[in-house]
Amino acid sequence: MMFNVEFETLPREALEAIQLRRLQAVLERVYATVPFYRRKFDEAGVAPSDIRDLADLARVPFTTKQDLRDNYPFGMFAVPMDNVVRIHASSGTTGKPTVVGYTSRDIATWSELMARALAAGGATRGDIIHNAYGYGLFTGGLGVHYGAERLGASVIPISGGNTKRQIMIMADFGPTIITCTPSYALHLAEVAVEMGVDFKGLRFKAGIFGAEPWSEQMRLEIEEKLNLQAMDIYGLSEVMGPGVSVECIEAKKGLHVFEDHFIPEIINPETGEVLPSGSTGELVFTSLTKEAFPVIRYRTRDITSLNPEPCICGRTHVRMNRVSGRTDDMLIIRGVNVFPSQIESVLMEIEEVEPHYQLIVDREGNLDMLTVLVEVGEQAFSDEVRVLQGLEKKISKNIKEYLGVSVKTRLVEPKTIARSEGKAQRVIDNRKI
Ligand code: DLL
Repeated sequence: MMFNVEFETLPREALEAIQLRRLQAVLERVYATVPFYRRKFDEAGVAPSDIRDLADLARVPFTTKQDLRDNYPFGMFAVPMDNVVRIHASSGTTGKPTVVGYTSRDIATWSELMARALAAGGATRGDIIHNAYGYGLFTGGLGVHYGAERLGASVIPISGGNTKRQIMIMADFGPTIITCTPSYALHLAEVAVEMGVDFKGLRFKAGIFGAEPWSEQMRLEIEEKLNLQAMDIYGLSEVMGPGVSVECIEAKKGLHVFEDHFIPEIINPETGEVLPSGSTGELVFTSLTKEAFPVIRYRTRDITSLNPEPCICGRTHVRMNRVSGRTDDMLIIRGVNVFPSQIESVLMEIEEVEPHYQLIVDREGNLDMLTVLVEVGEQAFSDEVRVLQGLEKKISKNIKEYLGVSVKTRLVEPKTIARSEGKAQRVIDNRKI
């Protein structure tokens, strides 16, 4: 292997020694170069030199999305613009995007980590990677691209969209690995059927899917429809982009965090308290090696837990369980908390239902009402009204049983819910209009 995989199997003690050294260095660096961090640390009464072991990290203040917004666009950069060679931004559904920068060394680190991520997901230099993550300000396309080249694989920079053409290229070029969002994977599968192309006749062996939450049931659906092994990849622009953590093809159970570059913590989102190992809470990251845009205790708002158990693949890096959602996507329906991905897992258990759904939240009087729109196959949709109503009832009942929330279910015709080429929009919240 051409890259530093040995960092992935370090004994914990050696890994922590590297982390501590890198942590101390990055704290010194941001204190010296980013006025925001200097002010925050001073206010909290901590100096970089106070951090003598990894547990001391808990004394350092958090950084939030709002802090990044307040310093829009380049105020958090820790190097002069002369040294910044790339700029990306998060999609920013509301208001301004979050802007991030990279030095050429950052790009090299990111490429290396993405090469490691693709390798963990089963890619080798002999593979052809069909990269259908969007290219542009979004980090997915270029992140995978540079990683694929670093690995020495052949990358098809197809980006998202123009779906029919993608299917033709898949059939003609014979790619063996696909990278895109899980929702776009399903859309590709659907269009392939329409075009008479059978994924079983294609050469794919693995897909590395991420950028949005997806349930275990969705994994099975994708594996079946695309005839490949599906791995989860996680990341966020603020911390780097894709390749912060990834599932290994050996276990497919939780995503190894590249701990030689990032320290993950789980906190109680309400109190900010660091939670004991194994607890579920908000994921927080500190970047250890980034130059242009280091983040210190960045609150991701993503909900998960960490699993320190050894993995059969031999990597010693901690695994994060799959992200169930973000704190800001959590729906509170009559006092019950629910994530779209939890509804998804109930829906996917029902045979007649297709993996396309949308959640509509309305307020009726003082009560929040959740309506689940879900597609059924052509076959089921041609059934009598009575049969369809029975199915609607069954779905609402299952959701109530598993998640404790009362919802209305509405079955809709095949292919009526908007398909996504990137991140799917699962929730339409009419309360915010
Ligand atoms: O989505 C980076 C990425 C690109 C990851 C390609 C994986 C593959 P952002 O656009 O900044 O960056 O969005 C980051 O997306 O905080 C999560 O809420 C969500 N997210 C990303 N990956 C996953 C995943 C990219 N595997 C935000 N599971 C994050 C669940 C995910 N949520």
